[in-house]
Parts: sequence; structure tokens; C-alpha cells
Amino acid sequence: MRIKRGIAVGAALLLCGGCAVTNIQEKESHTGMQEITEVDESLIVVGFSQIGSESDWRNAHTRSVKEALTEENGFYLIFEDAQQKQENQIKAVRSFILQEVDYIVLAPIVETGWDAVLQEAKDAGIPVILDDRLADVDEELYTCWLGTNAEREGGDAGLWLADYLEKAGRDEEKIRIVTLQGTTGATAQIGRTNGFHKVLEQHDNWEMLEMMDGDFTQAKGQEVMETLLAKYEDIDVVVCENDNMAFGAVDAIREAGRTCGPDGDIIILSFDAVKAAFDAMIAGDINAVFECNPLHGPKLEKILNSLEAGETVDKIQYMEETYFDTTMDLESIRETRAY
Ligand code: GZL
Ligand code: ZN
Repeated sequence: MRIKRGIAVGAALLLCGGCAVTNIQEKESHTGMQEITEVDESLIVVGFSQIGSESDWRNAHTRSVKEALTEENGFYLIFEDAQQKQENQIKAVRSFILQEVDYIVLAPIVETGWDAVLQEAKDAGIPVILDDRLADVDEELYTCWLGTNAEREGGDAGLWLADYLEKAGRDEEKIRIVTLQGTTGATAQIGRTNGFHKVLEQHDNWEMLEMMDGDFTQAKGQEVMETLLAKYEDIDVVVCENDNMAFGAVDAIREAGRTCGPDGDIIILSFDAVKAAFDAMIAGDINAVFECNPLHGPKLEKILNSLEAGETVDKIQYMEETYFDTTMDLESIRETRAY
């Protein structure tokens, strides 16, 4: 680990056991708490800029990374929560550079706006791992990306809907669809929207009435669904680009005196497959959920250890994922879920 030279808190290098340690690492600094602790030279110091805590998925993702990058596993993790603001992520990356961390892990809230700060990390000789979402930069500016195939998730949702409608004898019927999109410009939003659109184009009886940004949150999802229900008399399908927006959409549909799910008028498709989505499918509110696996911790740990050992790693690494719907034994599957 690089020894951090005097920054805001003032460098106080303690020599112990012949190795220099710094006691100036600031842990969990997103809380503003100044927890001064000793950092053992042998630990791999990782700065992690996390988007926020906007969804169940995000919280599971944070837990997974924190559970993997522990001191027992040989890491010193500096965690920064950006509260869903890109400027906070850029500030966090700059603070990691100042602290001369060994690696930077960044989950970029949107794909654009990263060129300058990632060039600064490269100039400082600090490898950057993109996790979860991608940044639209020269691929020389990051070592690898660990993510999920959002476009395939969107396509799977479209194929599932086509199969579901055919089985219901509705493959010729006019199908009116709205989409609650994730944060505009986020990899998950771009991929899911594009993937679903590719299938929609195959069905000239499907019409996308409107797509609105629900920012991956339950509150915004409910608000957007209320707007769409007021605007469109007939909605047959709601594509929700994450579970939390789907929960908000179900509340809005109920409050409008409408019905949804396998026994309702409106088909609800969602992405992530957190435990609460299983509860919603079991309750008959949601028809199908397309998994996006947040348990990135163990793979990140493996990537970091490989890099520390001087090995090269694959530039793009995907998480495994599948889908679930109400034809399955959801109660028992739910018990096997880790998030
Ligand atoms: C998906 C991830 C998305 C989740 C949302 O890879 O970026 O962000 O689908 C989360 O729940 O907010
Ligand atoms: Zn995904």
C-alpha cells in the first residue's frame, strides 16, 4: 500500500514493527466522522465510490462489497456514499487519489462525465475498477468492468411478455405499454430500455405509449405511474426498470382503483429480483422479475487479489442472472435468495 502523505488530517506516520503505518486513514468519511485508525502496510487500500442507497438492490450491492473487502480478507476499504450525485462521486475519486489508495472501485451513476477524473487517477498510477454500471470513457482509463448484461435483461423481459401474451391468446391484440425508466443515462437504464425495445420492434401490435424516468426509487416510481395513469386510459403493461419503482407503480395502480399482476388488468414486469419482489409476486402484484445480481463482493475481491498479484484480469466480467415469474414455486425459491 502507498503511504498517504500529509493531507487534510495531517500525516502522522507511526513506525511500528519496522513498517511505516499511517494512522490518518479516514474511514466511512461519507458520514463526516473522522475515525482515525491505524492502517497496516500489508492491507490493500481500496477507495469505493458507491452511487447511494436508492434501492434494495443498491443496499445489497453495498453489503456484498463491504462483506468481501474486510481487513480479515486483507483490505482497508474507504467507502463513500454519493447520495446519487455524480459530483459527489467525482469528489470521492479525487479524495481517493489524494489519499494515494491502491485501487479505486467506482459504480458510475451515469455513463458520461468521467474522462477528466479517471485520467487523473491514471496519471496518479491508481488502477480503476468500474463496478455495476459502465463509464463511457476510453477503455485505457479503467482496468476492468464487473457488471450485468442489462441489454440481455431487457430482451429477456420482452421475450417473456411475447410468450405470456401468446399463451393468453393475445398475440394479435393491441398491447399498450409504458416504461418506468431507471436514472437516465445509467447503464442499467440504457441496456434494459434498448433490450426491451429490440423485442417490441418485432411486434407491430405492441405500442410504447411513453417512457418516463423514475430514478430507480419507489417514491419517484409511484409519482411517475400516477402521471401515466392520469394520461392514458388503457395501459396493458408497465415495464419497471427496477423493483423499487415497481413497488411504487403497484401502489399508484391500486390507489387509482385499477388492478395489476397475474389476476389483474395491468401486467407488471420488473428488474432486480430482490426478496421484496418475490413477496410482491407471491402477493399477486407483479407478473415477472428479471434478475440483476448485486452480489459483486466476492468477484471484486478476486479481481483485486489478482491485480495485487500482478496478474491481468478480463476487461469485462458479467454476473450470472436469470428470471422468475408467478408460474414458479416462489416461496421456496425466496428462501434460497441471499438479498
Ligand atoms: C443494476 C443497477 C441498478 C438496479 C437498481 O445494475 O445499476 O441500480 O437495477 C439500482 O435497483 O438502483
Ligand atoms: Zn443487471
